[in-house]
Amino acid sequence: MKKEALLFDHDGGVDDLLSLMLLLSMDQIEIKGISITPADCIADYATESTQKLLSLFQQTAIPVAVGKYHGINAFPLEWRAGPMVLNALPMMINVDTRTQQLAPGGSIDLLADQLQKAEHPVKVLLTGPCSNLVRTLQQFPTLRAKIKEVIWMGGAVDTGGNVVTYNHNSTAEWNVYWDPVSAQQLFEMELPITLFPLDVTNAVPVNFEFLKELATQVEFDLSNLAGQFWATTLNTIPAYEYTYYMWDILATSYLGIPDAFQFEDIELSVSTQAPNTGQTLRTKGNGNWVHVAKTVDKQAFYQYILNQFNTNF
Ligand code: AGV
Ligand code: CA
Repeated sequence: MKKEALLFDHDGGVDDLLSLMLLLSMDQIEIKGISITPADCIADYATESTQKLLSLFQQTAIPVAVGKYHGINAFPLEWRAGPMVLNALPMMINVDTRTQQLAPGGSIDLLADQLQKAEHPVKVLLTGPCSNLVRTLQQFPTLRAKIKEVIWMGGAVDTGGNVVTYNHNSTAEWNVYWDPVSAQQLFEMELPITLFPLDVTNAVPVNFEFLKELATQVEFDLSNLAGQFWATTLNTIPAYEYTYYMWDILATSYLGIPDAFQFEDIELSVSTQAPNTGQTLRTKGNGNWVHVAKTVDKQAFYQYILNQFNTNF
């Protein structure tokens, strides 16, 4: 089988790391490089989790780098510590990462090198803010031609956002809010972007029905570890009601089940000012056209995850 080359930039959330597990379970995908954005994570912990997963899947040859750029609107530190707990889980704690080295130049060098080397245009999956990719393409504009598709979990178009903070009206999604300037610049680059905003991710919460079903497959490594990862999200702040979604995992699943989604091409722009900083707005005339996932076959999605995780490392 001819494998599809992919560059993956994530920001170390629990669902980002579950997305890495999902990618590593896909036979048709070849991850050419992993870049970590220090957004919804403390980069050291997220790097460790990433390297431990690569080690468990015997894929330590995949280069990993960390972005040096820190966005405009920081994530709450309580969320950013998430991977610290993952690294202490029984299947993770003794995995030795000392022999694994980070790519020395950081994310921009890694992304640029891999795009440069690619013989054919590659797909880029972003499950955090888009800043690393945007900075790479600003520095090396000719590399835009090496990108086949940008698949990005971000934004909220016809639904409310998930940013609840000072001087904000909650119309923005966090990955865009962290660096709205880069998001607007990404749209202006007119690359083929496939966006997975809250409009579609809201349809797929992580619920107990799914977690219980996953647990029936616990004799398989991936189901076991994924179940443990998701259990750590239960006290996500605010902890009085469990609201954790398949955000990044849904965007990742598009690589395996593209036909499960319905899309709309929408002309968008990004607000860079209060009170709606980071809002992805429908814009007539001077916006940029983006391919936006709006609905998904939920059954097909949950079943796909259960199938992919029904295996060993
Ligand atoms: O807005 C969704 C993005 C996704 O990339 N992240 C989490 C996913 O990795 C930010 C986020 C929103 N709400 C959160 C988030 C929460 N309750 N906990 C952690 N991160
Ligand atoms: Ca994320």
